[in-house]
Amino acid sequence: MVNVIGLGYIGLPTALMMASHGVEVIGTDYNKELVATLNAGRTTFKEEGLDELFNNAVKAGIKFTTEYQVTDTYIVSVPTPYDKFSKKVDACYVVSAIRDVMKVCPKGATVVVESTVSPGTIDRFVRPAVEDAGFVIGKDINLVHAPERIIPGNMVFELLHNNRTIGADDRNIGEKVKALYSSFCQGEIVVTDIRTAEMTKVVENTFRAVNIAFANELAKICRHDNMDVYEIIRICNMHPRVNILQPGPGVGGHCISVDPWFLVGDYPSLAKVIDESMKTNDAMPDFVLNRIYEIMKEKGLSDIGRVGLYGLTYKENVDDMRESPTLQLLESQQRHLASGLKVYDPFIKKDVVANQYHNLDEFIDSVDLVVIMVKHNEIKENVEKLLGKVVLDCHNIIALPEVYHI
Ligand code: SAJ
Repeated sequence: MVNVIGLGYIGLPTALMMASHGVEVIGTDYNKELVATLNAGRTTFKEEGLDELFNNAVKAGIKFTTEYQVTDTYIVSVPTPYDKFSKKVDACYVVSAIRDVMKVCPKGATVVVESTVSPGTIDRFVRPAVEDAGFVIGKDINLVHAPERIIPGNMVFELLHNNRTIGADDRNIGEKVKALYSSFCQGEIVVTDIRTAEMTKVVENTFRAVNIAFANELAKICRHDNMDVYEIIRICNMHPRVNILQPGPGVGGHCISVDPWFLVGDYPSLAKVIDESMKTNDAMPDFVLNRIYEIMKEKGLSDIGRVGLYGLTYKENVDDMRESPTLQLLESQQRHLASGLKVYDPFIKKDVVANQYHNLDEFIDSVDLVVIMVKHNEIKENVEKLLGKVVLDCHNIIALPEVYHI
């Protein structure tokens, strides 16, 4: 039986996927409300195909509880935030989950850490937590790191099809864990050592962060001299070895805006390109704020209450607001002791910020300038509703005469 610890964005789909492929699974989370919701038959976030997967897993017998189980295999998928000052990974949740597992697990158990951690975290924090509990690693407890790779918005498909990495001290244990993931994963599974697995995960997200930063920097250069960054990227990408990503209002989510900082935190004098890239991406919400100011001046608009931000989530067609550029922008505005921007997101049903609307028509009617912060399908399918409005399109998706870009 597999005990999945942490039933969030990664742990829940992983647990459901294993259960619906014949693995006996019990999911554990310390959040009583979350466990109660799952036990009442409801999922805790929206994701394409998740409800169906949930129903299959429930039929297959998955259980949810707040208790840690006595078993031979544990998968730890708890959050790994970064310390805002040092930029280093904050492994407190991983360590506390490991300590709790150590209280119940029998000798011979395998503990798989799925949470993203910086290279060396397992050596520095996880091994001591296991040893402090009186276990000998490799003899009593087997340690494995199997970082996840799935993208919010396409999680179920990617869980089934992405290649995976498994890092283990002992190759045989690595192969055993590979067999477990092979119950559902149709991609190639590479078995390597733990530190390599830790590093690959962080490097993958860093690669994307650096490339997004490059696109954002181009947008700023082009804005300065009034060049069309989108046309330039489109043409450059026709070169067989060039593939530039898209500029945007910032980078959100719990991965690309977080993981690269781990390398900056651990290697401050070496990770220069990464450091600059993260600063470039983090500065984008302020850049948008400044664009709003410029456009308001140009159009003679003076009432900030007639400016609306479309989108609160960190990217399109998900209900996840973690580190979202819109929240960053609103916070920056508050830091300048200003307020009043209107906000709307079709995926956010609760009131989470001031001046929030829950109906697209009412939102558009109440503003003169609409800022497209997130390219949800909803707005792409309702472009005509923006006719007559001034639009700042941060994603180049709106084909109307009076559209501004970042
Ligand atoms: N973004 C841009 N321009 C682009 C692409 C993305 O500004 O051209 C922005 C998005 O709007 C968003 C942010 O970047 O705010 C991140 O979005 P994303 O869709 O690129 O990635 P995430 O954070 O949802 O998921 C990433 C994925 N990593 C990679 O693609 C290398 C996913 O595979 C990982 O599993 C996930 O991080 C994770 O959990 O680490």
